[in-house]
Amino acid sequence: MSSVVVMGTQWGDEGKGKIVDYLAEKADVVVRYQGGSNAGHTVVVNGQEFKLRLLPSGILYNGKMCIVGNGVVVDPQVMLEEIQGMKAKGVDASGLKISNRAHVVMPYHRLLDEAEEKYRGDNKIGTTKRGIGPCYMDQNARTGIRVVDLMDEEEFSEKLKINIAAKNHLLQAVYGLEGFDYEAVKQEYLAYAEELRPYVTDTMCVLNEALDAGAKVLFEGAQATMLDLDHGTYPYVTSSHPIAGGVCVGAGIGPTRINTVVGVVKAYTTRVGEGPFPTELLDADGDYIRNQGREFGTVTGRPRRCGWLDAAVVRYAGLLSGINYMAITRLDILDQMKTLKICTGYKYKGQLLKEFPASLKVLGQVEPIYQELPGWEQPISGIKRYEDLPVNARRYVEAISEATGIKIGIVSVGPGREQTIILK
Ligand code: 2SA
Ligand code: GDP
Ligand code: MG
Repeated sequence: MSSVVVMGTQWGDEGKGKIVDYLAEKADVVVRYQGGSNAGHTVVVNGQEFKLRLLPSGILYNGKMCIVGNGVVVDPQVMLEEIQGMKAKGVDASGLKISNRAHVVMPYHRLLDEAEEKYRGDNKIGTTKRGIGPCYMDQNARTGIRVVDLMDEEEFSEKLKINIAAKNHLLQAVYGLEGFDYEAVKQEYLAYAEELRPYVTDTMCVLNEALDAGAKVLFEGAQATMLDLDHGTYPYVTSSHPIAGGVCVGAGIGPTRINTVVGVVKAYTTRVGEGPFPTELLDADGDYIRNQGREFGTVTGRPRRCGWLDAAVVRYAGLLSGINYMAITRLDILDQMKTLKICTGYKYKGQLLKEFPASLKVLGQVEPIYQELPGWEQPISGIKRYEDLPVNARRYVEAISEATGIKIGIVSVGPGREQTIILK
């Protein structure tokens, strides 16, 4: 391993945190390159559960260098709470570095996220209401406040004044809400600035120097391919780029620096939020998977929509990110199922679709083509070697590989580090 990207191939919550944590043992640096506190990565170490939102999962290895790249939107309050929470659990966050070019999530971003969702009514996106979209909107409108600005009282005060005036106008005139008090927000954020200062640096320089010195670097994706702003099910997407291509922009490295891309694939599909989901199960099987898998949002607690594995989605993810191998997770959740289905492609108006549809109208009307496989109907969480998995479990993962054209590298059979099967 020299530089490896771990990213989601579906609609998120595939278990990226677990796979990053597993691979991070051999990495020198772990980097988040997009998203913000909308992410919820749950990692279990020696039976203890850690829920990470902004911190890279590598933080659980004491002192490991963990970078929050320029492509991440940083909510200082959440970041500081997370650092404190880690310290309380005995985790040392001294290896943390936050990009001075990252954008800062402000209280008006969170309120606007909520107000915009309400305003959308039936067309709501189902956001996490963490201010992610409005913060990236400001970055793109070139009015955002970056960490480097927050570190400079004069710059920050000036930028905040302009932003508060504009946002208060929007909140009051369009949404009929109360605005924010400039002085109060300023004092609150200047206090955060002092606490964050020791971690802030030019992470692009640190990262490139580390790579030059031969460091092994792991890039941790948040959300997933189908939530990518350009390539996902737009507009039911997040406002960043979870695909492997997002690493170059969001961390500040050249594409030639990336050696391997690992696509994390949940053994079935889930989605939280609105938008089309061709293999969604609105029946007892869907309820069974949700209950068995405790499929509820890590950040918001929302029930996740559940469905069969969609190989058309994973194949598309493989092309978009140049995935070298898959890490198939949560296979154990399917232990008791009698029959399993894999969607190998879509039909639209009776015709087989060759390409993944850009039109949501089309995606909403496709008919999934299913391959049916027998379940293994026995527990697999304690199995350590691939050849010891029941034959039907191996047939299932091999069918995923065949249908997607992507090799299997890892099979995960439980949340713990030790419940990870590596294929030779
Ligand atoms: P946002 O808040 O603007 O990024 O929402 C836009 C869409 O992106 C989806 N999204 C997610 N989907 C799955 N998991 C996410 N993280 C949390 C988790 C979600 C939670 O780990 O469970 O707790 O609800 C995540 N973050 C964003 C979101 O549902 C919208 O569809
Ligand atoms: P992420 O956002 O992609 O990191 O995924 P989440 O953390 O939101 O959701 C995945 C959940 O599945 C977490 O609670 C993990 O601890 C858990 N998990 C990961 N891999 C496995 C697995 O193979 N089996 C089981 N049972 N749980 C797993
Ligand atoms: Mg998650």
